[in-house]
Amino acid sequence: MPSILPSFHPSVVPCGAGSRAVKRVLIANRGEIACRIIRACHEEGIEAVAVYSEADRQSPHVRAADTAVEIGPPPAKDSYLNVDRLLGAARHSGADAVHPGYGFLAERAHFAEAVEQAGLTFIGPPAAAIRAMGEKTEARRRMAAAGIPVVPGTNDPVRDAAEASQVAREIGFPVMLKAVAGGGGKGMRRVEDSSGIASAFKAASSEAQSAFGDGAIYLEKFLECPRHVEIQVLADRFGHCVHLGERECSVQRRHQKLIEECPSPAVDIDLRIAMGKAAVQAATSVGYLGAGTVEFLLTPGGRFYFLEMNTRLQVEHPVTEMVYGVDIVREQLRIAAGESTTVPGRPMRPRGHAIECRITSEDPFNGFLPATGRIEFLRIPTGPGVRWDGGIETGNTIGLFYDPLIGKLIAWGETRDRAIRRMRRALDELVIVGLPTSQPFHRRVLDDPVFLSGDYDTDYVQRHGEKLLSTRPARETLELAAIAAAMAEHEARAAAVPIAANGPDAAGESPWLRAARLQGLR
Ligand code: MV4
Repeated sequence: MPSILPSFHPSVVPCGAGSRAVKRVLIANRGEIACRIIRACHEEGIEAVAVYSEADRQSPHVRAADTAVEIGPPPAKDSYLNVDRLLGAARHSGADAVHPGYGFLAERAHFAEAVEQAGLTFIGPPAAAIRAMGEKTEARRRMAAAGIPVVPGTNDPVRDAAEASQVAREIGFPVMLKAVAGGGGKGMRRVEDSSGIASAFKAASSEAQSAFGDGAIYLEKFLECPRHVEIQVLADRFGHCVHLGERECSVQRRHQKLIEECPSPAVDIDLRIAMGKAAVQAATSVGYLGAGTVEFLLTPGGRFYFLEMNTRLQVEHPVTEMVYGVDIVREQLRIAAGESTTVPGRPMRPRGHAIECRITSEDPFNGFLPATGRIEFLRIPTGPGVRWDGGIETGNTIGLFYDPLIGKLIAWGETRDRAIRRMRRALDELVIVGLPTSQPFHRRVLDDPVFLSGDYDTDYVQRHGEKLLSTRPARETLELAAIAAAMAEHEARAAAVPIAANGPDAAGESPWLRAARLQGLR
């Protein structure tokens, strides 16, 4: 129980269950987020149980945990998405709580219910809150009723192309068709005028049907050049619901975020207060608990509109943690255990600026094509204001079964400019050998005048990406990578087979050049 409760609090009586045992947490996830959650558990004196697929036996999250349970073959549906296997692992390991991380089952209401029905604590919001926000028209109805600005449009699905056409004329073109069961861009179509609406409706509906098993479509007015700005919220069982300011997530490509910042260059103190209030209202109105994120579209004119709520921990949570000095995963664990959030009721002030680059195994010089292979060498940046949230190490292989995130590089500085300089320095320290990564793309964005100005929107990568990637990396970069590869190879062999790192092999090829060739660099 908290020792001090702010006096404005509606109630000091926890709603729902009081304190719950959270002594051993099963993490129903993998990679960097599993490692991140394990760290928070250990800082709280909580035991961590990892689960892993056959493809992840060598993964760092398995060794970082106190115990680990193999749950099945590599395909996610047979392992990380298999509720029975996960609950079996929880029972077998004596876990009392389950943290879903992000992705996989994190926003599936039926999983939250199954966890609770098994007598375990779900480290996340109630299933009802997940459900309310998962259905986009239901979320729009509830938000509108709670007085939160939603994009003009329909709060119910449209029956057919004819109704879509009529509604679109009322709203005014251009419009956006969206999947009721959607989120993240699937089943979404921009329509310019009435001539395009019938075919767009059919395409969106069938895409939604195959992606979500639900072809229902609704309409919104299309907002031009919006920024994607989201508010972090925390809600506990004592009626505290607080926000931790915004994150700017407009640097994204095909709905995959690449860079996030806190605070947003487009948000001043007044807008933060207004958006924060709306986000807290959104969370409160669905009986939210734990950490969540309310996404908004911010127009060039400074108006904001509710887009959707993510009812989970997000990939980009570290930028908020660094600027607000709050460990969001620790807050999740406290709230799940029936304790209060440590965040004061009065909104906190941001301190400095943080930027996150998602380092993925994708080749920016080849349309961000996902790459597979072995991490031959990994040098992780360190030093003042730098954080690496990773879940992969030298010797691990990256396949196509899971998402391509290698790790997140986060830099903090007193100002946006200091954070940018630090991120450049950190990106220059980062060495990944073995497969192409998004690293060079990030390094170029951090020199781009448009990004530096802060005046960018969700069209940024589409508009400026090609220009940034028009030249291949400099020869020196390739040589540095090749040298690192040779060092890694040398280290691996040193014990068994002494090799002359500066001498040619039997075929007359130097290890540097050979390493570069094996990487496809020459
Ligand atoms: C929009 C929009 C413009 N107008 N809705 C994309 C993902 C999905 N969650 C919502 N998205 C958008 N909805 C209206 N009425 C523009 C986008 C959008 C977008 C939103 C957030 C971040 C990046 C984006 C990239 C392209 C389009």
